Amino acid sequence: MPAARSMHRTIRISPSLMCGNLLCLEQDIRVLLESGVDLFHLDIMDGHFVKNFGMCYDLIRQIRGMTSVPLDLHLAMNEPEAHVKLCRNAGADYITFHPETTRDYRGLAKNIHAEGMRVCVAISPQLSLTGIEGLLDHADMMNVLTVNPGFAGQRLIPSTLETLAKVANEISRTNRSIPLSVDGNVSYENIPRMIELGANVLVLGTSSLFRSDCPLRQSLLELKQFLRATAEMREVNS
Ligand code: S6P
Ligand code: MG
Repeated sequence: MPAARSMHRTIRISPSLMCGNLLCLEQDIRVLLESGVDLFHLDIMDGHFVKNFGMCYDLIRQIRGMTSVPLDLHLAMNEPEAHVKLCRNAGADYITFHPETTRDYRGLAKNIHAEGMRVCVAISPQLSLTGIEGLLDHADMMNVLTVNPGFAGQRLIPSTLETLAKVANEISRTNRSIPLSVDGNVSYENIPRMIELGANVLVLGTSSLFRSDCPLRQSLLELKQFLRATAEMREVNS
């Protein structure tokens, strides 16, 4: 599996707020903002495309009121086109959607742009990569799911690392610097390989950031130190 050559050297972190302490989410968000994060990842689910429900627009609107950090809304649902305005009204910066859930990928991407948001295309583990170049045309960010969408706390599906490498290579064939995010079991064990293969936005959930054995502030600090050490190691080995 070839490692992607051209990639952003900066790794951005995007806490998945579904994995926070939902009874004290405001407190968690304040800690994350004080310590510094690059995006927030918010899962919205419909109970059909995936058998779960995530966060709701009213909650997201309140989060929007707390911060100007970009909000990435991951629509794990059918008919995402019906939610574009809801996302905009909730204060989204990015809409991440699954291309298999829409009949008109281009129309949806255009609509998201027309509403002033950015397009992120999510690649599920089972999605065929045929025609992936076409998806890149309108994408402002790509997202590779390394678990099946729906639930936190799953194990990485190994074949998704090949997908990650393929998407990274397709991105490098364009003349655009499209960020590549990775979502699912982004753990200390998996992060170095994910970065090596081209991921530069890490969606952080229960596998690394939101831990029961460590306060959130400390956990974020440790992760940042780990990312710095990983970057230094890459410099030495390149
Ligand atoms: C999965 C969802 C994700 C999770 C995240 C959880 O359906 O799209 O954003 O919140 O993957 O992270 P972890 O570390 O528990 O797998
Ligand atoms: Mg997600």
